Amino acid sequence: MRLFNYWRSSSSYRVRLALEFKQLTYEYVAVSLLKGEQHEAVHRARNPWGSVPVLEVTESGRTVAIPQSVAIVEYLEERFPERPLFPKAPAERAVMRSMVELINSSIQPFHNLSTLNYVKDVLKGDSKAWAEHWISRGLDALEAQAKTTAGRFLLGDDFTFADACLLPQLFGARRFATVDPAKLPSLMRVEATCLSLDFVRRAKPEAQPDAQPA
Ligand SMILES: N[C@@H](CCC(=O)N[C@@H](CS)C(=O)NCC(=O)O)C(=O)O
Repeated sequence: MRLFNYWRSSSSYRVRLALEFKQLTYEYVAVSLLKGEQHEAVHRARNPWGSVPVLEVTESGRTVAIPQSVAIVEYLEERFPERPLFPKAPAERAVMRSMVELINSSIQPFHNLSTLNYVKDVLKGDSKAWAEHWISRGLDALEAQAKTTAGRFLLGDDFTFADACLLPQLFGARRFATVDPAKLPSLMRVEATCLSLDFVRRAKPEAQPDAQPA
């Protein structure tokens, strides 16, 4: 498997967490968002939307490119069900998916690079205020949900895909907004637990081959 990704991309970080959690080996291929490599024809052929991550897999001699981190992680879960990232009980699975979607659809797209550039350069808006608003609204909602569901992790005591979305989301949020730990005690507690785990350390942005010094 080859993962086309970028060290600082939060959606890429989700997939690296899933791969590391499942103890899968993969080839790391860096696509520099800083240099605009996501828009080059060779990458658009893998993902016409022009974003990372993309996972390339070969099955029965056929190579397929899978864009979109949620689709990628669902594929990994189906193909490598050992060490599951999805809870067994249907209601818990649904709650987990709701957290994944809150992050994937209602927070991250609002602070994605091309969104912020559009708000700033085309609409002449205040992209920082825009990002702060959506990040704070989304994290507040996730904190309220986590209050009733979290144990060591967002859903009880097992690491799930929701945690693999939370860590990158907090990482991304801090790049674009002020994250007040006092308002998010459950999320902060879960994050601290996750950051102490070895497989999480391997997936972190700073640990990637294309990472740049701060
Ligand atoms: N929903 C997509 C989001 C992908 C996405 O927005 N990726 C960002 C990095 S986190 C990207 O490639 N941005 C490049 C750009 O906006 O030009 C996913 O989960 O894969």
